[in-house]
Amino acid sequence: MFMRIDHVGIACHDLEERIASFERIFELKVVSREVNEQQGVKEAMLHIADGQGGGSYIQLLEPLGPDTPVGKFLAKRGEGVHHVAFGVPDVVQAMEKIGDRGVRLLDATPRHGSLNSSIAFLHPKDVGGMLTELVQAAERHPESTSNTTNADT
Ligand code: V0V
Ligand code: CO
Repeated sequence: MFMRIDHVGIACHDLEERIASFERIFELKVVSREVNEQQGVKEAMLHIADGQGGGSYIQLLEPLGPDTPVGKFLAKRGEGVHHVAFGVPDVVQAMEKIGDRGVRLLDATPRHGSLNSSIAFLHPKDVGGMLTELVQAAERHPESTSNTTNADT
């Protein structure tokens, strides 16, 4: 079901400060920045490598306010790892399978995620205390796939 770790989400108080420190320490590069009102975050993706079905990244997250998932997490636990996101080929299919196995889905339908992905969260209490995100990455190079033979067509 999982193709790769898409990203690890890190909660921080100051996004620009944390970006600068990760660029300096790990030599990572920011490939996108976005304000996601629905998720209550300002976030940045720092590219690590390309994997099956998409890339893998560190996602830095600054809350838009105290009454948001990341705002509440920071108040309770402080800065650190907030969630782990797994790349899946089909997010709706993964949600159905995992939901049928007794895990609470925090989203009834997929939401908009960074880099135009489709995302859905699983309740941390049902998966060993790890807030888990499912990510279906956007098609990255539509023009280059037009030359590729698709066995299904
Ligand atoms: C809360 N808990 C966590 C947690 N956040 N456990 C592990 N990791 C976390 N990040 C625990 C918390 O300690 C409580 O356990 C319990 O869950 C209930 O937490 P709460 O503080 O009462 O908060 P709630 O219930 O209001 O909300 C928690 C959940 C919420 C996980 C339901 O944060 C949520 O819906 N998250 C999904 C959306 C999200 O996180 N968006 C931001 C990332 P105890 O203390 O009772 O034992 S956006 C993103 O990743 C994007 C855009 C992207 O990738 O593209
Ligand atoms: Co995320």
